[in-house]
Amino acid sequence: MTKFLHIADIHLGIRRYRSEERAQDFFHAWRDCIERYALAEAVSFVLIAGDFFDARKVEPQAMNQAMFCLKRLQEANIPVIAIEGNHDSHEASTKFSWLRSLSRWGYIKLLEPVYEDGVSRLDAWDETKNKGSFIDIGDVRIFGSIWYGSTVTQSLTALVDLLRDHHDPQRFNIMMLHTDVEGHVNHPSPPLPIAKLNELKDYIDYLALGHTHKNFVIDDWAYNPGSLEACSVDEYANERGAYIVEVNGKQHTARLVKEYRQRPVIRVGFDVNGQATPEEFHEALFGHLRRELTPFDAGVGEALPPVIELALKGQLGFKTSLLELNRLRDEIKKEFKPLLVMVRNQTVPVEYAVAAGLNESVSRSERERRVIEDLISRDARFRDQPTEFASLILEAKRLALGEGNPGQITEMIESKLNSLSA
Ligand SMILES: [Mn+2]
Repeated sequence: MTKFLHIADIHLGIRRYRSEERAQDFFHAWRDCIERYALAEAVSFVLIAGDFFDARKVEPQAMNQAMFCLKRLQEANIPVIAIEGNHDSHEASTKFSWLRSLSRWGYIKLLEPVYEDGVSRLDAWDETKNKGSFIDIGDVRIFGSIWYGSTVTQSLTALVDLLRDHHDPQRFNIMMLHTDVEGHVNHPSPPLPIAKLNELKDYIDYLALGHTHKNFVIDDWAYNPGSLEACSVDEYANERGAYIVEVNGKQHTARLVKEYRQRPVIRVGFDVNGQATPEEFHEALFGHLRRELTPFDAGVGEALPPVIELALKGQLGFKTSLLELNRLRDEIKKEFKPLLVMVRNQTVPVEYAVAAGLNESVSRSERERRVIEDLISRDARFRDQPTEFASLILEAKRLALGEGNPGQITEMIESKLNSLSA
């Protein structure tokens, strides 16, 4: 039997909210996860499915944090198998990267296809050069890939062809891949379609995914643990963790574990509807917070001060600037003693009443279009054609944000205005 740990998106070196302690959280998550689930469990190897580091230019502190565990894993004879993610991929213009260096020095085994003279190939791991595209550990064969970005669908076709010749039917075959997958998307780049992903099923017994910072599983076959910690405020609500996987012949069981050190997050929502003045709002909000939250007490137990995430919702009865978000953050921090206070202002300003009526499933672009239409329909000059004028405005915006030069934009507006008045 082989047991291994599968993690992804550790993002060592990430900086957020000017908080040194929050930066340290990513190290503590990595360290505690390795101690509990790799060293204590005596796994055969650790997989890191991309984004070990938050940036390809690794800061000294982040390298120290990486080495702290890599050394201990090396002493325990637990190999670390890694692939590049979009955050720590090598630059196209150079053959050097910190992940490649760590691999050459023997601290990790970076697996990547070899690209030479316009052709991709898979090389077996070379123990003297410390490089290769796949490696055998016991009865398991592990394949690596690189960050393909928007070309992931085409690249996978070539990869499947190579796997046909290189997978080992006698072994349990693992493929590591850093990508979003259709239906589980976090990023703007196009995700990998499920049908394409499934082409790997002929040759791969366990697909070790990374990139999407939330946990998901497809068909008890493709596993994405999620990032170890929350990299942004949008990710606090996501489930995330690490997989401990046991392999028996061609069978496996995977268990999501998440009892390592993670910063606790308390999410509070508050509806601003009905508060006509900043004073009323302030009083109602703090009444609500005092019912929902207990001030953090450093003297009790081993708990960590949490991050408080406050989401303000509803339609605002006064000007947005009067919310005084900075002052609000300070007051909450003073009273409830968290590590950080994040305020998400999701209120709708008085002028944009229409957006308040749209539920959360309405996309951002659709929301934008409806707000613009609503504003246009209040203007006597344009109110007969709100849809047409909204498209014109959005088209002008699209050009302005993209390649369009002022001349082109003016021309487009003139020609549309002509056709609208015709
Ligand atoms: Mn990532």
